[in-house]
Amino acid sequence: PLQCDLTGWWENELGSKMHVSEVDSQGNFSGEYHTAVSSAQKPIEPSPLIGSQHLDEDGQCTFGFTVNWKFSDSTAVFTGQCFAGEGGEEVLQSTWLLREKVDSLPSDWKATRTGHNVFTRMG
Ligand code: B9F
Repeated sequence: PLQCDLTGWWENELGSKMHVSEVDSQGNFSGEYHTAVSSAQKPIEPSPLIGSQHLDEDGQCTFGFTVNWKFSDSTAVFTGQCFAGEGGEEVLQSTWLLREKVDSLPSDWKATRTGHNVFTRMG
């Protein structure tokens, strides 16, 4: 569609799934992130996300959201943009930063990972 409403279920190339429950009139949203991968000691749990998107009507909105991992002391932020794929399907291109908790200032240098995820709508 020539719009980008992030509401609904999305899956990335790792198999992680996220559900955006509702986007309000300001573009603010919340939802849940189900990561398919983790190297935490504890079992994976669905974790809350909160974010915002632009409400441009050209289908190419930018967005950002934060995930507060419930099973670890770490935090991830994602930022990205919606596009229409070859077949007109919605594609979210995103870049993430994952902040791991470290025990001291001298360890700060190694606390952040980054990467790229591509999401498509499920169902
Ligand atoms: O595995 C991560 C973690 C943080 C501190 C101990 C374990 C938590 C899950 C992150 C999931 C990431 C990927 N999933 C996805 O869909 S968020 C970005 C990727 N996209 C050890 C220290 C830091 C990481 C591993 Fe840990």
